[in-house]
Amino acid sequence: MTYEALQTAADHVARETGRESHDAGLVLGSGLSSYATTLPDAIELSYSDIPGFPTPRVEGHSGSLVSAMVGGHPVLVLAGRVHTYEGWEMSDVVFGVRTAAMAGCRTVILTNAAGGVGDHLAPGDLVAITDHINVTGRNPLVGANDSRLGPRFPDQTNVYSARVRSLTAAAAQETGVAVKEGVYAWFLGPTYETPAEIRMARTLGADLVGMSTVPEAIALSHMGVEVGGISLVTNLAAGISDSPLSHDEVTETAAAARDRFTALLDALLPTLTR
Ligand code: 8IG
Repeated sequence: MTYEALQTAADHVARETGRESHDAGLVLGSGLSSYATTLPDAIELSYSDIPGFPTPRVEGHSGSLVSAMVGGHPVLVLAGRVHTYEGWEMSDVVFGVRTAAMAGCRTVILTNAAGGVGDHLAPGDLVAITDHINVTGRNPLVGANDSRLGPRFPDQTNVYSARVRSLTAAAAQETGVAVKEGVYAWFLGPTYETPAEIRMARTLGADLVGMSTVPEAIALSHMGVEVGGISLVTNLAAGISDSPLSHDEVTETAAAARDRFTALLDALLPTLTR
């Protein structure tokens, strides 16, 4: 069922954009969704018009898929995502990225806003994800495996592509936008963590904590897609600083960092398909 639903969605995207295949994908996290329509030759489809696509319930933005031409190649941008903490099924959480893979994307960059745990991180930092820790006990691959998508027991040794990381470092060099590296721990949310949970995450080796990205990275790596992850640190995680966490702090930091983030993406995207 899922496979046919994904094929239907990918066929819809090809037909409505007039672009038979897309080479790379980009998922935009909180506060970044307006980036999509700044890209050349952007064609925007509302999630609500794409068969099978879940429609975000929060953020006052119902989500859109944008097809653009970057460096002469068609690129798919998912502006807006649905989260597990909203109550969505895992199959819905990963439906968009699986559609991107079905539409031809061989490389997908996942972006997010996250809390900073590592001593080397401060609000405003951009961080290339090197690996993840799944502390939710959830996994989008639970259930019968469809071998047309990928293997039953996928290797997770290199979920975050070294090639994409070096292209990200090159884009950082070129633009003068600093990019650090770190390990991302997926917490279910919607609460932020307690200070004790953040001490746990730090002990486990996490540099970043967040509520997204990992299910998408798992589903994409299952399908053999090369994954890149970039986090924007919008707050220090609980107990790292004395101040309580607020969603306002998150949105203010995201807004202040937007120009650096988009400069980095503008430099990185054309290199993905070269
Ligand atoms: I933005 O501190 C953002 N997202 N789990 N913890 C978790 N998710 C986040 C945080 C945070 N900040």
